[in-house]
Amino acid sequence: MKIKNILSRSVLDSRGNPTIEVDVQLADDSIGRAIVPSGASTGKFEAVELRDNDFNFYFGKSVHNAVKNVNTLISQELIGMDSSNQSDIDNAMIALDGTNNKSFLGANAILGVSLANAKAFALSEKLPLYMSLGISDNSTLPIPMINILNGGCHADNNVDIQEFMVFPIGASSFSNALQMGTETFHHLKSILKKKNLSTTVGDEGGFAPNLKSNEEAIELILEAINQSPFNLGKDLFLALDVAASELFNNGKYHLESNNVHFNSEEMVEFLKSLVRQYPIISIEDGLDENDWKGWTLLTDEIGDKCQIVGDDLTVTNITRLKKAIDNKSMNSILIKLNQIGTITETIATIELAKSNNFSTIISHRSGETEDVTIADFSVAMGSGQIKTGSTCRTDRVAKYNQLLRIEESLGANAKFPGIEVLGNK
Ligand code: 2PG
Ligand code: MG
Repeated sequence: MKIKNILSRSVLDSRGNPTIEVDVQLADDSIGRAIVPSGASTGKFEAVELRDNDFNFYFGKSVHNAVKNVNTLISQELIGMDSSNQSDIDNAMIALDGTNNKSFLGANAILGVSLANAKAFALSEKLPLYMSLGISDNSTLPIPMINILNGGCHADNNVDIQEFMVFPIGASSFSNALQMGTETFHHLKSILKKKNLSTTVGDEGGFAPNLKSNEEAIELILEAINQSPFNLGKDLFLALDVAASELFNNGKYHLESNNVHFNSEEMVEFLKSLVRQYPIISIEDGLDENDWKGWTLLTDEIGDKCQIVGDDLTVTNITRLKKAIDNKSMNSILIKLNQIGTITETIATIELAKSNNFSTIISHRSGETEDVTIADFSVAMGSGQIKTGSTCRTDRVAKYNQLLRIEESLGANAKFPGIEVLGNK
């Protein structure tokens, strides 16, 4: 089925910043629509998100140039191509861009087209996206990492660690996992209220109170789990995204709420002590994106007990993943389509990770939209884990709701993993 037309426009994301939407129309008039998300704690090595930097428009954040690139250069190149061949389409855009970080056309422009094409093709084939994109097993629902307390650059509080997530590893199904996480979220709200702490939420829908330390955040979540009917350390565990690149300055990790400055070894010790004290089974970006030695040390010290997840370190980039494999830096990779810019390259990174026994976690960005592609993508890739925020705010909940629909449509064929899905297992 040939591509007949491509049309892009600027829309808003969940933080009120412009982002790019793309419609790909096929010869049979199937139209796939995709909106590209945007990060805040962005890794230095991510593909380039093209913004106009014209301060008369949205404080420099408008995306008119990316929209124009889709409507002119990319359209001219792709119209008439066969939509069934996703890798040909992605490779044509990579060649047209001609840079190694997609800075000419913009990774946002390229990804919008890549996703919209996949969705148009699925519609044309009358298949749900999770089936048409499926590479092998496409009936495994992911365990959600549910971010119920936000800190770092996703919130205006004093908590340093960016994401405190409940991880319902012991759930029997996706819907059961969602119930566990959501009820814990509501228990946490009542606890915060009782303690006169703020119940306003951060960018990913988790609460964002000011606290005395990062440990206090963990203690509050443990209290919430204890008030629920679910068992800590059996049904529910904890996962963290430290987003440590945001804390790293002049060779030190600055944890303001604990009032400490750590070197790399001390930061590893701090993370080890958290894992000793609390039921934390996954730590993402525990160290800075350039602290390769620290990553190897952390994995060596606790990589058997804990999933060690690279996000800013690896940025869904196959070259950086290869280095992380060689250096034994981690045992799991966070996957964000917009860090690399095409479906084809994302799948190549996932396949390399899997063939090295790394787990893969499909992830949202802190700036999201109503687009739910990552829900389908997580099932299509059989990755078994997803990170898509809290259980409030439509930009987050939309992905969970799509997973509920997929679970329903798979019926008795739906599979749900357990602890074996972790990268350290
Ligand atoms: C992260 C993400 C998503 P951002 O660090 O993992 O939670 O945040 O999109 O701001 O990079
Ligand atoms: Mg992260």
